[in-house]
Amino acid sequence: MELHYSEEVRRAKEQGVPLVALETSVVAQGLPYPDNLGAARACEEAVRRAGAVPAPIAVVDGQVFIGLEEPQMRRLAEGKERLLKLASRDLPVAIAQGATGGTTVSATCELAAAAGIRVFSTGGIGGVHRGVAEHMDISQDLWALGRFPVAVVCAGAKSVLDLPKTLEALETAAVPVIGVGTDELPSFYSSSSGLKLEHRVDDAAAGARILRARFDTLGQGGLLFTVPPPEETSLPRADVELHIASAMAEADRQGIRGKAVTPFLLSEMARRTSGKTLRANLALLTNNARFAGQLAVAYAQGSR
Ligand code: PSU
Ligand code: MN
Repeated sequence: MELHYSEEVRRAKEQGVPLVALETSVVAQGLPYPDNLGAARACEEAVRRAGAVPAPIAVVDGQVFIGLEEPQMRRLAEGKERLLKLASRDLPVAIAQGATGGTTVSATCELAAAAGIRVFSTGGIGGVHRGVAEHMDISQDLWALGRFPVAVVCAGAKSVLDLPKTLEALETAAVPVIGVGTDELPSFYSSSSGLKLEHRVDDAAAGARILRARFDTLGQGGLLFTVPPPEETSLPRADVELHIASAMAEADRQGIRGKAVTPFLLSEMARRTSGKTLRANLALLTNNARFAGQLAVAYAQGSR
């Protein structure tokens, strides 16, 4: 695969500095401008402070970029042109047609793996949507996690999903789910979900040992680290539930379906909580990027 690198990523590869992939659908579709640009910069900074180098991934004019220069990130954030939401299955069409778009968790896992990057930070993964028996909406993020050897750091699955079914689907995809300093699956805006996790680590070094076993010893696919969102901005689960129910009803009324559902619900939730979910989203993104940076550094140290 022909990959294009930013200057910073190219240098990091030369010098053997560990990389952390970042998704860009959160920039192009998930967050409003200019918060999206601020969030992207804050995540990149958090990765650097941990001693790794950030590699935001996107398709720009039909070319795959591992690491984006400032004007490219700005294009994705400003949204003055048509920007696609690129999951794995959209990549061939986007490349063939010279399109530009942000990559979701599935596409970012795929492209990170192609670039040899083993750690990737995001906000929340996609999963099994509520009402799945009616519409069969299950994110290809789950498929990608099972397939590509990348450790995905997140704050759990998006709270708008059916979390128990998402956990079951992760089991079916043979994806380990590991709580970071917690025994419970976080639910994105809240640190609790009521769902117990089987596995836990308390620091990046312990996480890195699992990466070595999964990638280097066993040669298996991806895995998920779930980090509770920062206390200061997290929201009570019951409040979030109320807003989700009404946001979902609104999506239904407006006939929103498929890949438009997630961006719609995220912006509805922000509107209904006068920005509280937005603040929580920004804080957890940076928090995840920090842990991902530490994980990449710990993994690189052990592999040397
Ligand atoms: N969670 C967020 N913001 C986002 C997403 C998830 O808080 O923007 C994006 C991620 O890129 C994820 C995608 O991979 O939504 C899942 O979309 P879908 O449900 O259509 O598979
Ligand atoms: Mn979907």
